[in-house]
Amino acid sequence: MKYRLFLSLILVTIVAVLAAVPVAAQDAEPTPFVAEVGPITQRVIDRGVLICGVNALLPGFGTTNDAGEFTGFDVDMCRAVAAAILGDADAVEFRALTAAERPTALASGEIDMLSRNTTWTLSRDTEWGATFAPTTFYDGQGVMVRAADGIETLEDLEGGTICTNAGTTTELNMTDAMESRGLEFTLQTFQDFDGVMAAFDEGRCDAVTTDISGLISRKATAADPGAYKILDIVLSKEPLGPLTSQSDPQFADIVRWTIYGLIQAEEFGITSENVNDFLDSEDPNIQRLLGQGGNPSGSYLGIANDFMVTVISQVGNYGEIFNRNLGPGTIFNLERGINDLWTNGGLLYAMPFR
Ligand SMILES: N[C@@H](CCC(=O)N[C@@H](CS)C(=O)NCC(=O)O)C(=O)O
Repeated sequence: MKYRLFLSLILVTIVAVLAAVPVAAQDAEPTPFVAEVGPITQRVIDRGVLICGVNALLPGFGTTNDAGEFTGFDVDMCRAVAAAILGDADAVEFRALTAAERPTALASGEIDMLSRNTTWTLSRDTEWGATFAPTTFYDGQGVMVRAADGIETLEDLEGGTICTNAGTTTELNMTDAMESRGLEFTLQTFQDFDGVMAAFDEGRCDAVTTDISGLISRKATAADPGAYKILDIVLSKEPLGPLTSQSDPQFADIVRWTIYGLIQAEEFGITSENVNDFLDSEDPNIQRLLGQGGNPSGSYLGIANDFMVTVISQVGNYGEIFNRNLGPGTIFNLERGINDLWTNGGLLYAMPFR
């Protein structure tokens, strides 16, 4: 009896030990990780098109050109993700959204991702059921007045009317800034910024407020840019970037790593012009970014291993996207400032591709 009990104990111990040995450790050749495609990625693949929510009223970030095509910095982020998943940067259907329409469009699944000058905040991250991708444009909120009015400070706006568009972070920031200074004012909101500017030009607003990038965009594209003045104040932090539904972390990973790939490509000096010259690079970090030399980069995301080759060759690296839409060759003439690579003193820092 004792002997049988002893045998059973040994058997139980052997089974327990075997069960505890990780499967990979039993394999002679560990198999590379291949991500299981998530539901949003799968619907994008089945449809053959990525549906991206964008701005149609913000030149430089999201607008339509004379041919009716969407262009801009945020628009290019959608194109990069389409290139990563579908191998074609043109396989995007754009949905023009007002600021207030964003949460519903995301939650209802009307869009696969949102890339519309959207500020990453705690309440949006949670209430919207969102997963924010890395910030693509570090911004802050500003105030624009008529140059002729002689307004220099927020104190000069006491008792006045300040206008902005509804459903934005700008409403609360403006209220905080005035209340903390003990200044009375009227905040008037409009559905979109065309409405804001129309009211401003008719003299119904003493100032308009939004992201500084938005003010620069509106000023630069106005009939008489000299009629406006952007005050020398920054009211808030406005980290802008794409986001997706938190229901599909695998799709969120694809968006996240596509953006890191754009930033990392700029850091390595890999551009749409020279990407093919890097395919036989012996630098293991470049091989990993480009999915060359047997490196499984894309498999980790369930997409083509060389997805970043496609993205860079079709859309360019982060710097190319910035310059094409906002840089010195454009009417906006934006400096990189904090939106430069960390190696140049900016905030852009891609996580390692490994
Ligand atoms: N970043 C802020 C503001 C976003 C926003 O809607 N900005 C305005 C001004 S730049 C805009 O996009 N206007 C375009 C429009 O009229 O819809 C947010 O996420 O709430």
